[in-house]
Amino acid sequence: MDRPARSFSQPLLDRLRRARRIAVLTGAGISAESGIATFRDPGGLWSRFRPEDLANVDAFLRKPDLVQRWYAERRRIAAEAEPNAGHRALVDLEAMTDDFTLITQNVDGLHRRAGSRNVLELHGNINRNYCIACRAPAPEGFADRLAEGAPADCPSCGGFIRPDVVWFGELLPADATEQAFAAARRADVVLSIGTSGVVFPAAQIPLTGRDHGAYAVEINIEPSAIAGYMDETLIGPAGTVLPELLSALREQAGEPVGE
Ligand code: BV8
Ligand code: ZN
Repeated sequence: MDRPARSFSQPLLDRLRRARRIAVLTGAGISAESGIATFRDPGGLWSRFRPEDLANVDAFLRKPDLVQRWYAERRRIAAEAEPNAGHRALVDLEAMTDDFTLITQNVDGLHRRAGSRNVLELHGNINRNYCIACRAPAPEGFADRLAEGAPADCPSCGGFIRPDVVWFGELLPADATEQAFAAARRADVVLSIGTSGVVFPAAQIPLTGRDHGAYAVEINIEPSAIAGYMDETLIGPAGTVLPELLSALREQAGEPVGE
């Protein structure tokens, strides 16, 4: 017997249906159902490592091979993963509005692989690497050679090659960050999906939307650190809640559901 789809509040359905500008922040939780471990859930990426051990420049300069091997492993996992129903529901939501901004802290590239178009990668992308000395992009095939244990140095200057991600203590890409906060400020609805809300300045984005009048909704399997600032918190896995929300929206708009 199918479980009855969850019911959504009328204010949420009304605000979403009327929304012309939507800003969405996603975190590691939306990729969890694609088999990619989150950072802070039990068994998550950090539970085996601590951020200070790996995701910062000093750790990289001290142990470049360890850090690069960790990213090579994560790159392999991301490449084998498939976007899930949550990623795909956001592609459908983007098609329903004329001003949709998908802001992600994730570096796995799954939103773009799902078909999302206006994606801002605040913390970079593990499929891009560059030399810390001359900043040249890593040559094609670098990741494969690294995975085989070849040296992770730059062919043009011998410098260390690092993943193009934002580590703790590093500034986020200015352009993407500006666009993200501008999208939040003008949003009618802001969704915060699968993030613990502990890493700044990304976690500030849903709060900025709320402060500028957006209807703020969190989707998570448990309340995050910013749940208290949201208008609503929908508890459940993003891969289930998002498709159900899209179906409820279509029903509300009188469109045939499950097309
Ligand atoms: C900066 C790199 C200027 C790429 C990452 C003291 C107080 C406040 C802030 C600070 C402070 N000291 C320093 C700071 C700033 C610091 C920060 O915020 N630290 C925190 C930890 C306190 N921020 C920075 O350093 C940023 N830069 O601010 O520059 C500056 C410079 C110096 C000093 C001050 C300021 C740079 C931050 C970026 C760090 N890079 N990753 C990579 O390797 O991936 S962080 C890492 O955390 C990832 O990017 C990740 O996306 C991000 C956030 O984590 P989440 O995505 O939220 O994942 P998490 O596991 O935590 O949560 C998963 C959630 O999903 C949970 O809520 C879970 O319930 C939920 N979930 C699970 N399954 C599902 C689900 N939800 C729905 N469905 C499911 N199925
Ligand atoms: Zn170089």
